[in-house]
Amino acid sequence: MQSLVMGVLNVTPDSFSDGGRWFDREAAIARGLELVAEGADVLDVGGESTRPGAGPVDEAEERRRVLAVVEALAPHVRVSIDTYKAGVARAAVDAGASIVNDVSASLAEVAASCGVGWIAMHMQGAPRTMQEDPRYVDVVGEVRDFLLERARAAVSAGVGEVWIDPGIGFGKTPEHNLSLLRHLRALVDTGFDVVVGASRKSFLGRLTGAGPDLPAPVEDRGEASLAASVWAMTAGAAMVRVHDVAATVQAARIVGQPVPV
Ligand code: PMM
Repeated sequence: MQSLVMGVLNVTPDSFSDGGRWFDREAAIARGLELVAEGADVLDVGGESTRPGAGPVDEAEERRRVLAVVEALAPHVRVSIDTYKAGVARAAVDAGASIVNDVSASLAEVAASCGVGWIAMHMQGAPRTMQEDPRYVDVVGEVRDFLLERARAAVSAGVGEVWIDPGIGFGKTPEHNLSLLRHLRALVDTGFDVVVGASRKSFLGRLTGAGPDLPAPVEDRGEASLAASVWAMTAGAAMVRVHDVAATVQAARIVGQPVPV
């Protein structure tokens, strides 16, 4: 089965990967349409950066950033709303979003009452401090158990479409991220559809940089991001969340080819 490609559309001034580029509403809508033309299956619209160290955004401001963008894009493509605020999620669904992409894994009731899909992502700690000293005894087991518990609770609460996401970079060292990718099957084997978002993240910069203190800059992480997506798709990810949609769609086609027997 071919994995789906979710294109990232951050309507923020400060996201680590594309901060400020699509902050203007018209620029964001134009960028979204570009990603649709490149073959995105879903567009993930977000109005608050969750990069390490980021502070929270006021709910009214978050609504102001995302709602018009969701409304403009929803007739063209499936839209997810990247938020952990119930009010923003509900308003975005009213504007046309059909998935709540929830980095806090706490909005299952909202998704159930709105009758939309829900992505439960794992995060240790909160964005402001999560990268200070992340610790696990067994990162794969702990992430899997957490997501399975949340996913089952969501099904009981009436969510018809549940996705799980290991939350690459959210309270995780590079080694934790690599373990989760290496053992992604542990998540796939739960039977829930798995989403992976590794695109442009800092561990890829560290792995491909010129030295321990010289990580590759965000704009030079395209190849590493594609490699991580191919890795995740090969391991059974049902959807990858990426900035570089066109290349990833091609990769998804290759990985998803039926093999003649
Ligand atoms: N990563 C970011 C934001 N939202 N949502 C999901 N489900 N999974 C992720 O890995 C994820 C996310 C941060 O990346 P960005 O700043 O490039 O949007």
